[in-house]
Amino acid sequence: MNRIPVEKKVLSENQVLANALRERYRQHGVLCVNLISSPGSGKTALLERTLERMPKDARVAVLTGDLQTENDAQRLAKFGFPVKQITTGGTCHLDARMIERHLEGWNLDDLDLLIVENVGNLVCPSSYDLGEDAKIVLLSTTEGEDKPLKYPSIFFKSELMVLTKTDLLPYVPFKAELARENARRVHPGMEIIELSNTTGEGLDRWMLWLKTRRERAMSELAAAPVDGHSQS
Ligand SMILES: Nc1nc2c(ncn2[C@@H]2O[C@H](COP(=O)(O)OP(=O)(O)OP(=O)(O)O)[C@@H](O)[C@H]2O)c(=O)[nH]1
Ligand SMILES: [Mg+2]
Repeated sequence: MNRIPVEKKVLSENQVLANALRERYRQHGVLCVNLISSPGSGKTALLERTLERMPKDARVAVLTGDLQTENDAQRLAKFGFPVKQITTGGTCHLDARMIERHLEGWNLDDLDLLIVENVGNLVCPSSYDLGEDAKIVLLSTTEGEDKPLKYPSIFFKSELMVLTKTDLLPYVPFKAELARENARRVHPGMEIIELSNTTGEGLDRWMLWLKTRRERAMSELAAAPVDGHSQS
């Protein structure tokens, strides 16, 4: 029996939209990062700590995805930056169409940084390009050091691994060294930041990473400008 390549068609449709989003981000000078992890690794907690550290006039916005509930958007709205919830209604990942729809009403010229929190899942989100500049995978100290080996795709595709919940290291049988080793077996040279959303330890490095990553994107853009790009 012949296989019908349905998956390929769906993915390539997503790819067209993702490429268009990437082009829009470039034109408006926006850095977009896509946070991916298992449910509960601390994506929203990291965003809470990030937004509270941002200057009040920071040009940052968040799209946060979940199967159900507006909980994460409600947690993030209090920091005063634009935040929208994307409720997928059962779909285990965000796709480029969802991002495009939820950007409606936002002027990208007002933004420097768009952070997308994907649906909690280490598998499905790895296959969907959202037009982001970088995927970032979170791994928490309660999940086990073997996750990079079990779910290699997302660790391979992510530019950065954020190891969260380091405050729990004294209480859980998690070997951070082994987790780092496993991540770099899948993705040699992968950047890794370790932090605790609870104590705040390591957050300065994360904030610096975001700043440096945007500066890098803007200098790459300056070297290969696109029509209509405003360097704001
Ligand atoms: N001890 C400790 N707890 C944390 C840390 N980060 C997050 N948590 C807790 O872990 C739980 C889940 O955190 P969330 O930020 O909701 O996780 P999430 O990845 O956004 O979860 P989903 O959106 O459901 O996928 C919450 O109870 C947080 O308070 C951390 O660094 N240390
Ligand atoms: Mg969340």
